[in-house]
Amino acid sequence: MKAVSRNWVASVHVALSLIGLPYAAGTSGVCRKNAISRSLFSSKSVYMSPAAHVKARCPVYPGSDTRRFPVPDDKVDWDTDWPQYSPVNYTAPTVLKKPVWADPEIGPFSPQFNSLDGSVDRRSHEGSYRLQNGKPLNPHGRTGLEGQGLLGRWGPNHAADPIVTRWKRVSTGQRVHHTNSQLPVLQFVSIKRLDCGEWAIPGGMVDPGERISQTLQREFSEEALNSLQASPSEREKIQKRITELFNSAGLQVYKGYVDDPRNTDNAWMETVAVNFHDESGNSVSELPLQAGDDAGQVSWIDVDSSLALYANHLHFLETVAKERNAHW
Ligand code: RP5
Repeated sequence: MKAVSRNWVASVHVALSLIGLPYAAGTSGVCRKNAISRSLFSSKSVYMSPAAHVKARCPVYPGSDTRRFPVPDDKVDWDTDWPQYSPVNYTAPTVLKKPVWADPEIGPFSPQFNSLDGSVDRRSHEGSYRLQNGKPLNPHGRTGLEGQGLLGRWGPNHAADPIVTRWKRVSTGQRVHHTNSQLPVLQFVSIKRLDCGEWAIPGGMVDPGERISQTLQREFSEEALNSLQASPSEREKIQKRITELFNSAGLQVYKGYVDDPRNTDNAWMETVAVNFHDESGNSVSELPLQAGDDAGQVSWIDVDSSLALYANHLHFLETVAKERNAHW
């Protein structure tokens, strides 16, 4: 298993450098703007600047031809008067079909915002949010589009992001240090999202009533190890390793708003990102990665500031690298 795993890792690196993913050419793009501005919740948790609301204003709404009303930086804040603001109304056909995971139209339906509404948590990690005409207002400001978009919930849509890391090692086991920073290189498990083709942390939505710790482990198992497809004996082996790792003390690196391209004026993503680190390299590092339903590919990727990742996931990784004194 060990030899197979190491060879497999080596071939992934060759393949990645050949296809050039997910590294950005010379810049990490908008995510670089998501500077860590202040501590929140604990010394291990950080909050991005409220101005970091860039992907949530992407010109064309994901999965559609709908164009957002353009919102310049100085008009993001709801408190800035802007009578000309005329956001496009869009709720995706998948959401309009009323699947179990989605809220219906506001009107006859009036959920308990800013509270635990039955098993649906409508509280924001960032405190109380405002309502306008019975609809919640995005706490990070205007996005140029109102409605639910692709998101199931009006208001916060809660996710959890498991950041599984290990040290990059040569075949003899020594850690690899980066030639520029001289610091050891971390690797994290990344998936290539099927919806947009971007590389991302294998996170997912918190089911109603589910604990964040359960979501973290479930999403990682489903998306990066494809445990849903495994035979019962394989699944048992995978679950044992995963449970050990996820029962270890995780490092919470972020809790709050996600600069997700699916966000709207009335619906937005929030997450809790937790780092689980395989220090010795003999826990999940040895499990064969296999992409699950929502992932086109899955891979161990070197942690580096030049990565181009979905939403503001790069920002979470920066915190992990700095906390673990790794190359960035
Ligand atoms: C992001 O969307 C979160 O950070 C998380 O990674 C992901 C959850 O949405 P799905 O992957 O379930 O679509 O905002």
